[in-house]
Amino acid sequence: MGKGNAQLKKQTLLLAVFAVALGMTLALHAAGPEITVYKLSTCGCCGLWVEHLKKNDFQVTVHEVPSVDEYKERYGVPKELESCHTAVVAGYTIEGHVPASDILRLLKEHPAAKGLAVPGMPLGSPGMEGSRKDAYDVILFTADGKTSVFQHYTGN
Ligand SMILES: [Cu+2]
Repeated sequence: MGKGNAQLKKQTLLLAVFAVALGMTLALHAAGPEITVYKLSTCGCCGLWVEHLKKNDFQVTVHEVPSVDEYKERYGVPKELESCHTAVVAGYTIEGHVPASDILRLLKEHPAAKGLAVPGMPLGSPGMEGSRKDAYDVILFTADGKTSVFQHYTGN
């Protein structure tokens, strides 16, 4: 084996090590769940909620749609739980300003349910931040319309 060949082998090995390290770095950054969001292009608080998800390492695909109503219907959001945007993650429906931590808990506990909702747009929820915080509940709902409180947040 010539000297040049050994040098080439060394370089190839180094490249392989770098490739693995790079792959691991990318994998770490792409570790969050994939979520698809349906929102109006004009919805500012929806955009802020998307930013909240990204900050929590979610991989977000945003669809700006002319009307969110058909998506609420398609993904089974009960009328009384409706909010601004509708999202889908791992087969679950996420309606409104649901905190990322509750979505992660939902995915971990994997309850038999349709999804989570924060009805309306309570002040102080992710994407609705300001000085005032209203108390609100994150509601777990089933496909046949049963609801329960998944998480309660206190106001100020
Ligand atoms: Cu909103």
